[in-house]
Amino acid sequence: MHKPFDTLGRLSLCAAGLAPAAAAGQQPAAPPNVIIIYADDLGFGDLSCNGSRTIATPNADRAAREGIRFTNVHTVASTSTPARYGLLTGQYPWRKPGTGIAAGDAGMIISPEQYTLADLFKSAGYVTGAVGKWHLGLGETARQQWNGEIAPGLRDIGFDYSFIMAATGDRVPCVYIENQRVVNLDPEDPIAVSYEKPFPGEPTGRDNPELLRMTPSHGHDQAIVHGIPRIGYMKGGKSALWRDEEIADRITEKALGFIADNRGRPFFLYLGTNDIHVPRVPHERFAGRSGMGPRGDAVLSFDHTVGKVLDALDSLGLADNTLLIISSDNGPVVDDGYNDRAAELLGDHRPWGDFRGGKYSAFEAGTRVPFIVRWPGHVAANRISDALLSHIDLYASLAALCGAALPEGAAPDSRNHLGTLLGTDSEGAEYVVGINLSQTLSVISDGWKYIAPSNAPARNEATDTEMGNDPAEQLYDLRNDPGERRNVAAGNPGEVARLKALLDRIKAR
Ligand code: NG6
Ligand code: CA
Repeated sequence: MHKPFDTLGRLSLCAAGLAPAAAAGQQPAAPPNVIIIYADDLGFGDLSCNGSRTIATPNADRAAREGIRFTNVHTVASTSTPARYGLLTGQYPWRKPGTGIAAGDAGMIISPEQYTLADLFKSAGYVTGAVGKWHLGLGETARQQWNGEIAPGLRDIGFDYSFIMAATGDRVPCVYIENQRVVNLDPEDPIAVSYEKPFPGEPTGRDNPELLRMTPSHGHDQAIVHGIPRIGYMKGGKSALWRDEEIADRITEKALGFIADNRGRPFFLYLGTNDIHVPRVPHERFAGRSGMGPRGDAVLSFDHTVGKVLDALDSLGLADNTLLIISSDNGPVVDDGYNDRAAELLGDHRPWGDFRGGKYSAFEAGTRVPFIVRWPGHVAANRISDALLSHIDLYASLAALCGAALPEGAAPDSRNHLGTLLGTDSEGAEYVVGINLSQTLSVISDGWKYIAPSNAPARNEATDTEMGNDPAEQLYDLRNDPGERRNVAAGNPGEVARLKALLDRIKAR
């Protein structure tokens, strides 16, 4: 274990849950801006600062050098929608039906009555923005219209500004939505979307393979947009369609615009990159740069976005006043449904690091993700922390950071671990709960991991992922076996009983 390390006394007090200024009898220091860069499907082993020698991510590495690099932080789920739901609401997604991977036309999954992380920042006087991948539904119900104002939307759950992709790069509609309106939409060419049936006369990946520049390896055979077959059917909106090669630049540009526009007041920015989700179509200037094909090139594109944010903070004089968190919504996958040669060109690269499983899985690589915290002058530089932490706890921790009180019932599953986040406390969380694609729950506590029994398939053949599902109880000794090679449930009935009871207690809350 790492020893606790020194930082400014002010933060230690803050981490202890005391109002720092009141305790020190001084003027309150303004809480910092907060930026969360949330990558899509970026694996622990996809960053060179996490030990990978097969890829260079100099900007993420720089952030780590100037802050803390965590090795034991978990996202809430091993897929996007539930992970993001947990992060933004502080409630476990498995408490709420309908939080599985959302269709591109899903209704808004977070209800306007919920008090989100963005609401919390607003209550503390921040201006709030969401830029990039959303994937938490929009509008009243599924099948909403896309041609006027899309409501309810992000404004109704606390975001003053939004520029988003509704779902994922591989789901229609393939358009940007800014402040709840599709960008560049020609009213003469309205958008129609269906996740049920094709539009007569519109080509599909299934029927028109001759129109494709990228072919599916599984799924992804419905609407064709720019020669790429997607999930869901779409017609119209030609002038509004994104160009896949430009998505990272558009998202980055909007994020930098938000930062610059709000440099004079506290802001919270949730920046969800499209990299490195499928279809991986990074800008031409990254093509071929990683030697690993589009997946590796997309990692470089992600890293470039990180660099742009760091540079912007420097040039605007905001670096010392901004807490930057870099992480990923879930672990890595190599073949996620397109023939982009990702498996063939992987070489020695291990997106999972030393962990087992990957995206969709209950094993560690599903949820143990990159996590970097940088706040120059306030968070110690060049540190490694192996403290246990979950994204579910960011909500309460950030509430403590900005001194905001939570209304009754808000963020029910989130716990304040600000000290861990800022590096003053190496203890970490008492437990972390995860959920995989098959709804299998797991809990980690005190170095042990219990995975609840499941009759779901043990492997996802299409993505070549070990899912962590087993009809038998699983117990892993993560301190001695981080790769989860030996199920030691049979020899440790006491630990199994303890973790099972812990999980039951958390479920019953
Ligand atoms: C799966 C998609 C996959 C990806 C995933 C969501 C198929 C065959 N696979 O259903 O490509 O889109 O959903 O990924 O359609 S996530 O990171 O947004 O959770
Ligand atoms: Ca994802």
